[in-house]
Amino acid sequence: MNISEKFNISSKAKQDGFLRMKQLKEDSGKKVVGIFCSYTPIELILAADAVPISLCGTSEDGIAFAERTLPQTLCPMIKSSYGLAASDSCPYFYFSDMILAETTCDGKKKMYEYMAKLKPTHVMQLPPGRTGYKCLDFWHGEVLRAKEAIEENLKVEITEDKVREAIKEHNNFRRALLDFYEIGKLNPCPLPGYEISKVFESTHFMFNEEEKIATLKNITKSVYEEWKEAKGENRKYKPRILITGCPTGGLQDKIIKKLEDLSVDVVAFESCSGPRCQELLVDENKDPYWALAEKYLQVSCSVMSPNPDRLSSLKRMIDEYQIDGVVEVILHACHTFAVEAAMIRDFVTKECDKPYICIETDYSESDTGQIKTRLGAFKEILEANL
Ligand code: BJ8
Repeated sequence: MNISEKFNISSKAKQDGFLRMKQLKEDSGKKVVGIFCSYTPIELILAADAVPISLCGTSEDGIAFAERTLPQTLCPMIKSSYGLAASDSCPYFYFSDMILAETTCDGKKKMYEYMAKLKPTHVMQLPPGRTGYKCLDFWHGEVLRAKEAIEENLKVEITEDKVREAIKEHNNFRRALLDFYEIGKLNPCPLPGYEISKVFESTHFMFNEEEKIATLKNITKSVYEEWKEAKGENRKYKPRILITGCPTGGLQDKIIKKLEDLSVDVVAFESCSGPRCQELLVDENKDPYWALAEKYLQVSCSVMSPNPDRLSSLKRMIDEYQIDGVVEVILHACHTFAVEAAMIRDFVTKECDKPYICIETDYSESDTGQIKTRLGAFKEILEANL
């Protein structure tokens, strides 16, 4: 029995959560805040006793509808997110009382202007870099403005004590998630990367922090126990892959599964689907709004310029997870990740001396065969390098 079956982690966690969210709203009157990005300070939503829900589109659904308004040549995640909302096909958008958005890439921030016509939408203005004049001061102001917007839209009061409490609670979630990701460091890795990504995804659709933490802890414990019992002999060694680039939420079957079908292990994610955004905890001893501002400004996404932390994070992960090769995944029309790709390729191949491949794709099936062929050729390179 695999981990998903054992812990009832459905491969359709998103669909399965619809009913639970409906009940949550009807039974307890919980408020729901739709979010899209790792820069969003979730603790403010938890401090308002509301539920954060990811509204990122991760399939082709909604894209055709979105293209009535948005350009075809836009990132599929942006089109899918907007199309599902605008066509009234996303129950989570329907249940959301407000949207807490952010100005990350150009496509997303302009899309929010349309989204704001559908639902109360507050957009946090993210500085384009971390090191410019008063960036942190500015972002701290945006954290305070977001707090006020949540209070106004949800008709609640967010006290400093509640924010402190939410910071502690969410730090505990981060710790549990980081411990779970450590499984990827075991060699051979006892858990396929497909399962790792499904477990991570399922936490987006658990609406209670304690439930998320308990589930992650139980899974981690169970994997280690089995691993110890089998003395690592329950899995044989396969080339170990790190995925970097855009979030892979909509590409699990198209890329992660395809890699694993080729008998390689996806063991690490240097992206918003991995530990990158969790590694730095929010300081529990500082002014909570400054602590949130400091933490979230450190997310090393390509929308930041410059973005050197992504390179140091890659190097550390390649070493710690004993990586044999890096697969970069870029969603069509994601300019920031596409521009960084040459830098990442040179860093991985020259500084880290590892094979690298870049796959640019979308959520459609049209390039599945081509991707399979390219990944097959990449595996041969990996084996030749072992
Ligand atoms: S912190 S990765 S969640 S911005 S893939 S919509 S950047 S064009 S998803 Fe992201 Fe926040 Fe960064 Fe993470 Fe734009 Fe690129 Fe599309 Fe993207």
